[in-house]
Amino acid sequence: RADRMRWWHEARFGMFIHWGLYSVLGRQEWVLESEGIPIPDYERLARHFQPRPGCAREWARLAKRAGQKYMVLTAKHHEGFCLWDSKLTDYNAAKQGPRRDLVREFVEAARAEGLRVGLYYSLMDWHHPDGETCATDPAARERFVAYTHGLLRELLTNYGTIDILWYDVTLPLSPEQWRADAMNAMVFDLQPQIVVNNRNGLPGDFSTPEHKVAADKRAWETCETMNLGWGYQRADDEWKSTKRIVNDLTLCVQQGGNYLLNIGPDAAGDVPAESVRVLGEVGAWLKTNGAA
Ligand code: FUL
Repeated sequence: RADRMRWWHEARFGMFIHWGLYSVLGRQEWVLESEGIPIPDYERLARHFQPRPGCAREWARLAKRAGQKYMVLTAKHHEGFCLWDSKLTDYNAAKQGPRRDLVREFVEAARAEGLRVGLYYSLMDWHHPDGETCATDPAARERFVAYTHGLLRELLTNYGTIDILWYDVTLPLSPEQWRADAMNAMVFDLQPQIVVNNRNGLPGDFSTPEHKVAADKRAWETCETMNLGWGYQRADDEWKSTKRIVNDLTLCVQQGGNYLLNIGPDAAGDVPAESVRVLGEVGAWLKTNGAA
């Protein structure tokens, strides 16, 4: 187990990428829920989700330049849209919108730059018809839990070695109802070397303080945004300075943690200019200080 975590501890600095249909609107990744957008209207966003070919390569080069050692992509966020070619739902990027397997592109891009590959997966799902009713309807729960395990199986079967699984949000079910033990058992069966976080209701390999540097007795990773939102947010100008980010990264490293810093590319896959600038400066700082 300690061995499995070694690269992760040494890596220290990673890139988080929040990207999905919400990136089309540019009003944050919770927009479906927070603005109460009807599902059929939200589904139509897929037509406008048309990333430039090669954008994942640019993110990977950016991460490399910034001194980051791994990348974690939102394969499925709360909106339920799958960025990969799933057999279990047509609500995916290979069947709608770009008609490309964006998880494959991401995985290949990260590997091309020698970076470790992480996938974020939200258990909570606002789109799936059973995603909410599963809380009260046992038949819906049975279907939805099978669907969830099935999607994870696809992600961990079809894309070679996946280094990190980054679960998120267990609502509306308990760990027992998710069959979280069996879930992790399957995950480790498919990917014996993988590192998993603690957001499927089980302790996993590391804890995930959000928006704060909070040292833990166990392995931990702070995740942080460069402006306010995780998903692309057009009007969000609250950018953190390079100094602030270098400072947080340093604090994490000093206290034995990792730092997962987010970008929110737009629907074309373009990374906000300010993120590109600051990440470049962070990378330059790390070089100057002999840390990269
Ligand atoms: C939270 C989510 O609700 C946010 O949208 C974001 O993905 C953050 C990293 O985790 O739980």
